Amino acid sequence: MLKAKFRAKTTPAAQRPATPMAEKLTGSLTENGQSIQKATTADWYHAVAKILHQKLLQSWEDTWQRQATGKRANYLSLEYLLGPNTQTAMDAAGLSDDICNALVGLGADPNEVVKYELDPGLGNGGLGRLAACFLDSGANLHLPMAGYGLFYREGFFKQKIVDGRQTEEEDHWTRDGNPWEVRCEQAPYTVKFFGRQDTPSQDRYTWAGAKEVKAYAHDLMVPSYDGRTVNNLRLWDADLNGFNFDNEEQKELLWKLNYRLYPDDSNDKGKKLRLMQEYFFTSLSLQDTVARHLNMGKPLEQLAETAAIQMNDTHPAIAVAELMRLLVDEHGMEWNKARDITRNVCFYTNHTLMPEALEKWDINLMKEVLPRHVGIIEELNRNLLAEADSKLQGESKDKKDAVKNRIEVVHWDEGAKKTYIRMGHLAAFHSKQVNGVSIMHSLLVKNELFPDLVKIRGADVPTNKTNGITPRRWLVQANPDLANLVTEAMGNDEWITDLPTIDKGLEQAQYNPGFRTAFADIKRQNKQNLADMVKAMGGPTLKADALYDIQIKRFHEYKRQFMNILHTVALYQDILENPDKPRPDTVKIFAGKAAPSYAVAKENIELANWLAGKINNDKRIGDKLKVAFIEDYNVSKAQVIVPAADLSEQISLAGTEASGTSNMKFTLNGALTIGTRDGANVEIGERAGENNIFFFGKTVSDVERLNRQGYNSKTLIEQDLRLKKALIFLQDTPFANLANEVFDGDHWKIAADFQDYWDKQEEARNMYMNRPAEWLTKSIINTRAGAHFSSDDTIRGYARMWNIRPTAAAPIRRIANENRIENPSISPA
Ligand code: 26Q
Repeated sequence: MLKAKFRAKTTPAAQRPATPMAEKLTGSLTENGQSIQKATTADWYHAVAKILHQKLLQSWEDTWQRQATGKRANYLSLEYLLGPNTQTAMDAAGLSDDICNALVGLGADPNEVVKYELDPGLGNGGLGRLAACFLDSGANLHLPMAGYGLFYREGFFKQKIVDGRQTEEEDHWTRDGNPWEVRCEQAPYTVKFFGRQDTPSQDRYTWAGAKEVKAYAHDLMVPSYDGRTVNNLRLWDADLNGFNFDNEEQKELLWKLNYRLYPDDSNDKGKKLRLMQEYFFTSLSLQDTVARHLNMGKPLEQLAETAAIQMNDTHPAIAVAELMRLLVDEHGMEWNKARDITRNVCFYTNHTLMPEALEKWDINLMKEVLPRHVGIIEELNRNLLAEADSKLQGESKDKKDAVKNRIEVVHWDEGAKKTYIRMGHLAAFHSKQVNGVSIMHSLLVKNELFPDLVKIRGADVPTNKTNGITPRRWLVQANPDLANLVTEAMGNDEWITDLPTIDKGLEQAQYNPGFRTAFADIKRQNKQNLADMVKAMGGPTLKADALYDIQIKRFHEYKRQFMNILHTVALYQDILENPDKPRPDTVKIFAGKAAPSYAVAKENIELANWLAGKINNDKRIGDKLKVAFIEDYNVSKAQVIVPAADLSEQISLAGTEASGTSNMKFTLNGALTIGTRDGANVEIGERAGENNIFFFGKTVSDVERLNRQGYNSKTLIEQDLRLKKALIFLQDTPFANLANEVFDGDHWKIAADFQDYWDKQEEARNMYMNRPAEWLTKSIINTRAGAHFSSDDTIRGYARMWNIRPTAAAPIRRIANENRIENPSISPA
């Protein structure tokens, strides 16, 4: 059976028997200098965390030992959106019931205690959350896999809506210490910056005059659900004791290495500090990897036998040059040998096709910060061009020049009149594998982004690894009632580590009236939970029987929140014009952050809030339409929002969203998708069946055709009166410029897709209102379809590519009942 849920009501302590766990908790409390009578939620939280941390330490240590030899995958990511740890740790320790019961007995509310934990916001969005899901899956598959990242003193900003606008506040996530980490001894490595490349002899280069920084590691536990494996996430922190610098700028840069995460913001690109952060964590992670190898007593020529380095986007792509530097400069390896090894050890995942999002560095800036790496990259670039030359023998000079221009890492940009180092190219042409994150995206990586990769690197480069989500967080934790229902229907909870089994497993249940009713009730309850959260945050009163239509993600023009807003306006107008037309009561939910200097994205947030105010206060509308913008979207809020959705908005312009992962979370939790044929939506549609998803809009090839023909939105708007009316409505508001862009350019082709979007919305809404049984069936079918997007399966694919195998996990060491009270059910007395 599943672990207890936190639904307990508090019972006077006197009515509860003292349990060993209660004693432990009070012990832990007293150790921290607190008494039961005075204990606050914070105190209980720290007491719980301490017990769990201690309980998992042995498994952490055992796992470390098991993984001391053999090949290990090292996942390098500047972002990890971990979400709260408490429940993951409780499940892993097998203490969920015990702790929950003990807290109730002690007069504390387990819900509050669990909710006390701050969300470590160490990521921007999808890419960071993916890294967290991958680590969870690595542990659950008992794989030797380690995460490496950067410790940020402050998380991604907290979003506050003030006067309807996004403001950014600092996120002190380490408020009162992080009980889940161990801060390790100073690492025996240093990282260099600045200085110059010297040539003491003809074919030897050194890095002279550099400033050196030492580092600490913060190690975080990554436990499996059964607690048998506890993998490690190592976040690097600079030790600036006695560091030295030449000038104030250098001092400031070094001082800020761990200050905070950069937003995925095109205006913030090319910043020196960002490059230094990238290099700092990459260098330390590689030094750690090399040290692990040497510890095994193996020659460095065999590095590929003990290590795979996975680069999560280009953010750690300097790894290519750094590994070359370590091998050649520090360990005296011959250049070509080192190049072969690098190409056998490094792997690169691309997460975006948008040219402005692909990192590139002004060569002069990089020369200042990493002079030796520029020398290395220039040499790698010469090697690459020579390689291309030999692969293209017999081709015309023009053809060769065109290819070279496309593949070169060191690239003269005619427009900017600057030489750039293209990090995507550095990574792609020096990795054993390159992959995209959905079938569609991988095809675009292969054909559009790096069309020469096949010729230069071989026929099987690049490949696809469709993203996934961990069922532990996105079903077991986020939707415990549905998880329990699935367990009941399946007869056991083995699906938790084998999610695809629920597809077949629920095939019959889908026709079972009891199952259907329970499934529908759970959705309704989840909507109520979300309504409660919205209310508690000062939002409108939402009815649980309305259709919940939800779009939650970073605000970006390509994701087209504006199109959803236009639909909301059009619906509002339709209700005013045809008040008696039957339609389902509808709740539109928006949430997401905009990069601080992304003006258009911030205007969209302001518009969503403004529109919410207007519609929610319009007496003529009542419950027919409610709009809520949920402030400060993060992982814990997603865990409440996702299970409540009826309709999941995945409406990016085709060809722009690499994969998406919230689309998978919604599907697994029984929402129907309204979306374009973009990213992983395509694969979700294949699993669910065309009848069970509302696809609309132009396809990638339609978009390409429109671009070739010359796109004109004005004629399209003239043919779509509903769109025209919604745009005109907005032209009369402070948000006219957003509407004008659709008339004038319409870069994201809203006018091309709106009509179809409206029609599919109507189809969905009518079905929801008139054919609830059909909707329910489709909802269950979507849960079954969502089962095919477990990150466990994604990581199995990566593991094959990395050539790593599970280490035999020790038998379950948990003494399950050691603290258990007689009757673990937590019904109030
Ligand atoms: C780059 C340079 C300087 C500062 C910041 C950045 C930066 C930071 C973060 C650039 C991009 C990101 C994040 C990208 C991201 O989250 N991409 C998403 O990755 C998901 C996981 O693969 C996909 O599902 C999404 O489709 C993709 O948008």
